[in-house]
Amino acid sequence: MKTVDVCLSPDLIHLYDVTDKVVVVVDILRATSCMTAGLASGVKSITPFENLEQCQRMKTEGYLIAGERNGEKVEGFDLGNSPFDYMDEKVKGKKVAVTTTNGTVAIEKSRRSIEVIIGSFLNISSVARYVLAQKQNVLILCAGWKGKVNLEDSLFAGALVDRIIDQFDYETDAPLLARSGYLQMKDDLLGQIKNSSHARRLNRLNVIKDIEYCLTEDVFDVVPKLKDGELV
Ligand code: 3SL
Repeated sequence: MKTVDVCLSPDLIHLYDVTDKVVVVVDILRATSCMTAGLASGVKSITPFENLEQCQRMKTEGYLIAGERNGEKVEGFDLGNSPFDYMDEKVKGKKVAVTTTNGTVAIEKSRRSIEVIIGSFLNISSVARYVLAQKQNVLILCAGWKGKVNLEDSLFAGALVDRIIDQFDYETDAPLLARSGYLQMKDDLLGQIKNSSHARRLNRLNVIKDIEYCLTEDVFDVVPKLKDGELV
């Protein structure tokens, strides 16, 4: 039987052998929610960068550049890190290069896996169906916040584990922990996540609309995948 595991922070990824796993990268607020919404709404591709200057240089190659640092749009960039930016008409059919504080870092650290896919509440059932069909070991990698654990990514991990656990074995207790948190909080996800450290951090940016949207389940039937360095 294949296994499912949860890595609660990119700083813990060295403890896992990703080479025999499909990695589901998750940054609910807001990077992977943006990627899901954008690719489902007609963005041609999204190329993730850890480094801001490398991302910025893609402008000269005709990309729209997107990014945030500490939640705020990077000055001079075309898009910030709101899912609504990614669903705008002006982004349809375009290639986007993106850098974010945590989400693109988590993608970078997963590159040696069998496949990197993007998970969010917006596409959770599609992701569950996809990983069930792959018949590979699965690692859910939470982007967290600057190496630390966060609530929203951990709850997503629990929600995904809850949907697939019947078909997988587990070797650590992280999937059980995440699932138990999700089952306790699932009836009031928004209420719980409004109190999370990152939601409080984002409050000063007045993006409650983004938070509500990012917690909506199954808006899109897409599974973004990293192919040759770009998400499609
Ligand atoms: O860290 C990230 O990758 C971002 O998603 C953070 S924020 O929601 O834009 O603040």
